Amino acid sequence: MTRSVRVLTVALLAMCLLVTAAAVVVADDPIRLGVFIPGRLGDSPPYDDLAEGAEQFALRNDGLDLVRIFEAGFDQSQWPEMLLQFAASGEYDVIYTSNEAMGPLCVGVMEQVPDIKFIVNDAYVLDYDRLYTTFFNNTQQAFLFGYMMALISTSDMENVNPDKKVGLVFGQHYVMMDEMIIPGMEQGAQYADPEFELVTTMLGNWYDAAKAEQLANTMADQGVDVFGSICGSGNAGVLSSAVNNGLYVLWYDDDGFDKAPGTVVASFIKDNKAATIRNLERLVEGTLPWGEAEVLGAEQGYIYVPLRDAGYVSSVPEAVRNQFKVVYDQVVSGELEIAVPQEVLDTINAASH
Ligand code: RBF
Repeated sequence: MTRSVRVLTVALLAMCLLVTAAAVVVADDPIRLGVFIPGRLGDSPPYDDLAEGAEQFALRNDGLDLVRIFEAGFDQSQWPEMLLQFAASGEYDVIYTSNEAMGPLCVGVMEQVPDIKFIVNDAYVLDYDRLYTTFFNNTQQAFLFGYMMALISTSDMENVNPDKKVGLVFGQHYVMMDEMIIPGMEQGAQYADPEFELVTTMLGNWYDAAKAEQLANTMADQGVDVFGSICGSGNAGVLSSAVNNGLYVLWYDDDGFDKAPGTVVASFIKDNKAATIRNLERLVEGTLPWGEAEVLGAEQGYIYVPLRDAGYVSSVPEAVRNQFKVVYDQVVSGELEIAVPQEVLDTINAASH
């Protein structure tokens, strides 16, 4: 090889390298997302919304590659190991999951798997630069829910009784349930009439619909005529009980009218899907404020009640709807302030430190 040929070859090689390097810099690889569902899809509004939000966003955005949606199932003792394996697989840059108990698990995994990042809905954790959490004002959502329960229970709707009792079947105890949802519902019902009692029963899992139906039947025998149900796949049992007894269910978290028209008479939406899409937008733009946590509520539009839904308008008497709307507007505008208690945020955050 003559000297000039050698120089030319080296120059060509260098150019090739430069072009390749430039291509790598210009064409960013999409962010690889894994969704970890701590439970099952299908009957759990917060999880279904998370999965749908991620799917929708990935479909129309090249910056995100939704690699997998993994259902971890109901055995919570398996979740830490499953999450660790999921994260250590090397298939994901970011893992999106949901619920308060996942905060501490994600922190544990971050310590063992370098570079992996987490976004968690329904959790509140500060100060980890690979973790971002979105929390919802469940006190506000539950307050509106309880207020409507009491209004319906004292209305002239068919089959309601004079007992000032409304009921909630819930899956298990956790901070958000014990410190926000139950007290918020109670406060809301008593805002309508201080004599109201919220009867609560724990299902003990998030799937046993047959047991949930029995629990709801027992509550109906005790005089409960309006139900809330926050127990995942167990919700179907509460619905059957209400249908069979001619009673009413209010739906928590998403739009439940079509599940049992005339039985589900109002829905109290927590827009997990919109929050998920917004977080993914910021992830892809590079503007997600890692290490921080946000609290979203009715003032920002993430908690709302569809007042124009035909299922609501055709089932709930106008006088009740008018009365509800006065308080609803006050909550949305912030005139009636139902804040998340700071101690609750501190407790949930502390569990991850
Ligand atoms: N909600 C569901 O709808 N389905 C579930 O399977 C479910 N599992 C949960 C497990 C744990 C450990 C915790 C803390 C919460 C769970 N939730 C579940 C509740 C969910 O996070 C949320 O609080 C409620 O759905 C009310 O929005």
